[in-house]
Amino acid sequence: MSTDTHNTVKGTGRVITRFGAQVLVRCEDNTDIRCTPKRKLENVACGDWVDWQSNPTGTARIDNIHQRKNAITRTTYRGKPRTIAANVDQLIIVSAWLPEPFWDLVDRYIIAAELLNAEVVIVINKHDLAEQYAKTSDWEALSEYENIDYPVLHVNANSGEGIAQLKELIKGKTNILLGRSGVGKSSIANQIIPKAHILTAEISDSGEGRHTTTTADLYELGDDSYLIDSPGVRDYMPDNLDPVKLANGYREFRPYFNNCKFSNCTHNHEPQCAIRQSVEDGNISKSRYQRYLSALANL
Ligand SMILES: Nc1nc2c(ncn2[C@@H]2O[C@H](COP(=O)(O)OP(=O)(O)OP(=O)(O)O)[C@@H](O)[C@H]2O)c(=O)[nH]1
Ligand SMILES: [Zn+2]
Repeated sequence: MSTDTHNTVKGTGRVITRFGAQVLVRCEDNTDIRCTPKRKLENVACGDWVDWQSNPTGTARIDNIHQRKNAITRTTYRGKPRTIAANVDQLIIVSAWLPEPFWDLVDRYIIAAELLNAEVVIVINKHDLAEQYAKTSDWEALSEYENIDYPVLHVNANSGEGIAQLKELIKGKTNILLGRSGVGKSSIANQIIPKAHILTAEISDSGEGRHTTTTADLYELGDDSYLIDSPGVRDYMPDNLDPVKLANGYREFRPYFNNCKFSNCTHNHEPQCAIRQSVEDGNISKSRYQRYLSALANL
């Protein structure tokens, strides 16, 4: 932060949440400042790094958004793309033994991660219910993810089991929690950041503009680690998916693409498809391939 002769204060910080037209920026000295983006920067989002400046008479203004690594966008009902979160390094994809795991949805989050060039952690919560509810096919699905190098972590958000390992995996990264309702995302978030509740309560009680639950909130965990919790991305599905992007979302397919007879192969009905052959040879999981086909049919 710096002050010049005209009492203009300038600084750099990270957007932690939005309130309507305004955003809250966490500054380098750990203070928060409320800012209004200047014209054309209205799409500033949670997770953005920004330059701001304030003067004694007016509110602080965002003058510059640093170039983004990536952005999670969602098309509004008016058909306009809206940025929900920016600069996300890792998707924490949460499932539980109850409600029962839905691997098609896990695959979809993974596709999103691959398109965003973000890492993945697959979390299975409610480990205490595994014995009662886990099916053989579920254990197989999990080992298939591990076979293609996605880390799988068993967690019990009630007892805290697995939380230390999860904290280790999220270190130094900006993480976002995803998963269907009831799997325990909030319980996990509260284990990681016990003060999260207080922070959201403080923001919504500030009186100046209500904190809406549809926007993302970023929590700073120290050591360059961040956690984003957002109801708006819990059922996130990448926009504008096409067969090429979809197939690229299945990382184990990639080594074989060049061996398909047709360069525009959708790996479905086409003759001499290297992906189908690899499934037959046992080099690609049959279940993952079937989920790919069903996603392809739904494009
Ligand atoms: N048995 C068991 N129950 C858990 C565990 N973790 C969370 N729960 C329970 O699961 C329910 C849902 O947890 P939440 O944390 O609210 O789930 P969520 O994913 O945030 O749900 P939404 O906010 O609807 O998206 C609550 O009743 C929790 O107490 C666990 O490890 N074991
Ligand atoms: Zn093919």
